Amino acid sequence: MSLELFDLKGKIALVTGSTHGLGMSMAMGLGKAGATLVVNGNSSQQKIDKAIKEYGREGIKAFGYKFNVTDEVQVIEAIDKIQKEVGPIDILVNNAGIIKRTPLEEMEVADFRQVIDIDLVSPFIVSKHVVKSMIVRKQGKIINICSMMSELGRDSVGAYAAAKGGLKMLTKNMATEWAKHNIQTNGIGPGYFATSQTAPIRVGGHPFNDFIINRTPAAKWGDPDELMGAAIFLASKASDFVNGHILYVDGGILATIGKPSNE
Ligand code: GCO
Ligand code: CA
Repeated sequence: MSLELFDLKGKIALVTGSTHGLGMSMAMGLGKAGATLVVNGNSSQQKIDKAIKEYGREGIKAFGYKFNVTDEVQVIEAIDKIQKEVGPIDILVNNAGIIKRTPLEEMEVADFRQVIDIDLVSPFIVSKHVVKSMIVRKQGKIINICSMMSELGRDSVGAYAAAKGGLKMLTKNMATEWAKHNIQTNGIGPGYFATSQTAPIRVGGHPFNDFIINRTPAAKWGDPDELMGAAIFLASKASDFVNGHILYVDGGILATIGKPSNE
């Protein structure tokens, strides 16, 4: 009975960057809770088709749309098509993002701008165009995928931290402007998860692997499936009075200063 609060049957969810990684895990969660998925990627149609099959194997209805989230013209065209072909978007997850690991003093300005463009400007562009029909329909859920780097710095990820810190505040501003239309905007801040994005700093005996296990009270990397619950909560009726909140799913990292590595 109380599970009805989390039921997403009849809802349409657009998850950007949902062909792999955390985007795919969160989309799987929404799909398993009953939502129809709109899968997005920008690298190849083949990757999208492969993802659609993976969702299908889980019994999830999914439609694929290839577009570049940083290109406003493409975004407008895609959203228009999605709303005509699949239906009005009830849930938007702004997940597409990149990271570049370069010390700030060595980073090219163009690379810095690209990270800001994909990780911060694109959630604005996609939301701007999805929210219009949410405002008319007086309902909607927007979830921005933030990061530990929305709160903390780390060597070599300055552009990413600037973007994710900005995305946290963009989330609060979206909530400020759109809550009156019964649209809930919130963020999810994943801690350190075992994905392809973290593979370069996690596998092959990289010292960062031990560091993260030591730094995380739960003493492990997150399993991508452990993000599903947060996504379902923030996409469902269960969170209808939750606005501008960043839900960190981090095994306790932000709760603690950490401990010496020999303990
Ligand atoms: C890094 C990581 C980030 C984190 C994540 C933490 O280099 O610090 O790879 O991508 O995994 O964003 O929330
Ligand atoms: Ca899995």
